[in-house]
Amino acid sequence: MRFTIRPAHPRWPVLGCMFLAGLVSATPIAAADFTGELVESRLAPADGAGTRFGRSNAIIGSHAFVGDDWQGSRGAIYVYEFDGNEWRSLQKLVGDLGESGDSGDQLANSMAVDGDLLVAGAPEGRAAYVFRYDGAEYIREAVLRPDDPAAGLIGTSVGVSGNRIVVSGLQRSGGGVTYVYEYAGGRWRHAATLTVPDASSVFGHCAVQDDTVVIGDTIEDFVSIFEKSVSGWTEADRIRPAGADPRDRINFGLPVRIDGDTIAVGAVWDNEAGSQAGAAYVFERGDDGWQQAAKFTPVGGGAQFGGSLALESRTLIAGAVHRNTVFVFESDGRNWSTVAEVRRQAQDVSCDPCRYGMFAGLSGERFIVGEMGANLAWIYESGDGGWVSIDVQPWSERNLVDPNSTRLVPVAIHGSMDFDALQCDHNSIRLNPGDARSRNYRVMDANRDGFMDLLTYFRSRELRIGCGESEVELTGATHQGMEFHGDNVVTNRRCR
Ligand SMILES: [Ca+2]
Ligand SMILES: [Ca+2]
Repeated sequence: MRFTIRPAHPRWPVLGCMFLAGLVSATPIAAADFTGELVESRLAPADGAGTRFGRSNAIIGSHAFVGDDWQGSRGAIYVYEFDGNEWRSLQKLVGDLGESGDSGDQLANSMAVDGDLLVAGAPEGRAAYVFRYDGAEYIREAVLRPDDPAAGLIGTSVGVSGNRIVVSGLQRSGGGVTYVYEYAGGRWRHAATLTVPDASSVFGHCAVQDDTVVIGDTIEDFVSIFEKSVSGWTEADRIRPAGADPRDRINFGLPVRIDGDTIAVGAVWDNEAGSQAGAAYVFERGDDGWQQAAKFTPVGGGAQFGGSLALESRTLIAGAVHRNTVFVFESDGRNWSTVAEVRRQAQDVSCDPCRYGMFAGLSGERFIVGEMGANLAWIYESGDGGWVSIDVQPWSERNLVDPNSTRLVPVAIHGSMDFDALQCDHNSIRLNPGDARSRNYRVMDANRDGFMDLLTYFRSRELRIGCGESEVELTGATHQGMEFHGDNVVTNRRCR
């Protein structure tokens, strides 16, 4: 089911935002617009087998991935595909059992996507799995397993960019490492092992883009930036949080994300806005190297904001898992600002803790949010493109509806210069609240503006409207798969 939500207005400002003068801007890319209405889709495990469904997730184009790393101890990835109308289950990928046969690899503890590649960490298997989309489904291409006797857990963090994969290696003793793999000649090869002399055992929360690898160290609270040059991989820069008390350990570096000339870093124990309120830091690459461009921090302690981040084209998604909320931030190329606050929606599912927003992914006009405590994941996309004008009872201003009546309620979907109402797929049209299905339709120019309208009819008993004025929302799709929605206000005539 897909329906539209109106994100709450952001209630807190950007703190510690620094103006970036002389920033070298990358090629302008149209940022996703999440400022208005969002269309929400719910994902659940198709086979009902979820144990920690939502532990990891990712989205790219019309494919979405949700990990369940505890399922049968082997772990699983559920793959979904958007068919133009809704998200359908495409495939389920499963991890291996270990050599002993009684415990599995815990596939999908972490996840990353790029192009046709899906990479997922399997810490108990001390490995990262690589899957490649062949045009029909995702095929397991490799299991990357570093030959490192000092390694403890491997793959709690993974990244992928083009033909390069990074995999964290958290050491049992000594400093953590990040393994770099490269694809050439039809196979994946170990290309480098990245570390620094002062790395702690958890140095290794990683992300990659092209020839840049970023690695967070949440004990020492820094992020290393490695660049590949002709002489090999070297630590080219290092970033630390400005605006945090250096005496605090704030868990800076989990997670880390890079996109273009932007790096985002989470710090769930940041104390600036209250004890363990958390923060998301944004760094931009300018003439003088990487500089902190913004710090987002919610009002109120205990939110543990910033534990999940997704970054693409100057749009940042960040979760506050103890608030069951995710926030959307955007940059116009100079300044970052908060554009949306999305809260957990599933009123029909009880969970405590729900862990909504613990993980997030972003691709173009869509983002995905996991809700591990409820075995759910959610996909949001901008709904503004499909906004249409509708009118309940088009010949009446009053829109009185009797929920006990057997009569049908007419709703006009207005055609316009931008919207051909005749292209509506009648079977897809729903009216909320109540998810009422359109029972009948006819074509006419209901508002006499010269554009033909679709007049649809709903059973008033299927609408769940309370007393007073209620907003009803119509959703649907065209035969071409474009979604649209519109709203109008009705009054319950029984309550007058
Ligand atoms: Ca009306
Ligand atoms: Ca009309």
